[in-house]
Amino acid sequence: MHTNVQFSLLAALTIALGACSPNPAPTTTASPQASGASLTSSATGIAIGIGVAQTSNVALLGQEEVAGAKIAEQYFNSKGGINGTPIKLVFQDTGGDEQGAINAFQALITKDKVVGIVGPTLSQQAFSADPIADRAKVPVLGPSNTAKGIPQIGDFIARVSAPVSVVAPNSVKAALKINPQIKKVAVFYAQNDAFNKSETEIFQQTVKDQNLELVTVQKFQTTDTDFQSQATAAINLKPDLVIISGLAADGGNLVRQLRELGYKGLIIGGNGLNTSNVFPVCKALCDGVLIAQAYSPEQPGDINAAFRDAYRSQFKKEPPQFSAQAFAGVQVFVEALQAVDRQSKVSQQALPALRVALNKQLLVGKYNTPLGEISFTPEGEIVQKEFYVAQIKMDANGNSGKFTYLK
Ligand code: 1QQ
Repeated sequence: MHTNVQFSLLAALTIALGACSPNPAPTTTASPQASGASLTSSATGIAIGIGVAQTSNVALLGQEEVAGAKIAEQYFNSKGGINGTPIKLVFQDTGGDEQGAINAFQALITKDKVVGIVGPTLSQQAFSADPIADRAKVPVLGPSNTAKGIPQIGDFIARVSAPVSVVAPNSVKAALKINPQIKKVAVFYAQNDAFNKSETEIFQQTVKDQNLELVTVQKFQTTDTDFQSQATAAINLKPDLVIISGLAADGGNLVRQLRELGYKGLIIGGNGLNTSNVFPVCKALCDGVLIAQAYSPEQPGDINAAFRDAYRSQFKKEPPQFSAQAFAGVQVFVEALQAVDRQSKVSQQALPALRVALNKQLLVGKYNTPLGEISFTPEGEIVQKEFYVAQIKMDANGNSGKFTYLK
């Protein structure tokens, strides 16, 4: 509260000072005033867009991103924002599909005039919406887009979410550590989703690399609720490991139905099940599901300590990966904006030029985030060092649970 007030005042002061400064910026044809381009900061701050799923079944994942982004906004504004000017997050709900993401991105780019966008939630949405931002030369940071090919969408597209090729194999290795007897593996995936198709490829390759036997590959849709036929077909082949690539609602239902049909072996869930929002779906039967992680609440850095404290005091539980990744996305924009601002005041720059400068800067920085130290390849792929595997531990009542991190 206190800091917000402080920063509104600061921003107003900055602008007022700018307006009656005895040494105003020289007016050239490139100045925003002369060209009629929008100024990038207002009394409320420098606008950063958050285009994630706040409604639909994908909100089970996206709402954790909203939480992480908001914590970042407060945190960085309490530290002075962009060298004294606060940031202001602008939210546009993408819903769960491609068209929703396209609409949200267009609104952020043309109406809200953001400097950059953290979003969308799904890779499936990114393949449709990111090209729009790329053509408009607006930098995008994917907070949770892990499919193969995301940074390659364009020069303005990068991600803070490590790809499935790096993350997913860790859970298979963890399963083998828990049960070295595993031989037969059944794989399930949602065939109507780009991320799930990408993730299952990696899972299936890992199964082969580990000399395990892939006994069946079962397909479903992210909108499905009944998995009896696929689950029965798989169980009949007596797998001792099941690997699921789906989203939270369908994935949680599949876990539940596999257990109800008597499957007793280990289950690995992919990134789409990586939220405590699966707990109400599979309840006590979620217990034991293994999920690879690109974040740990125990990450030892100072910024993670601050993020974790803020999250825990608000939500009374440990922060999840999607919140940490959204925080990291906002952080990258903030720190890159700070660097740009030191060269040439952000508040005085025309928006198109600022977006280009921001994109260039963010790709060369190093960031100490709650995910650990991250940077980017020139193409916009995240370079990250620390990965983990967690296992769901449900309380006896089946209504609450947590992710316990494996050593
Ligand atoms: C992707 C994902 C999602 C499951 C995260 C929300 O990893 O779509 O790429």
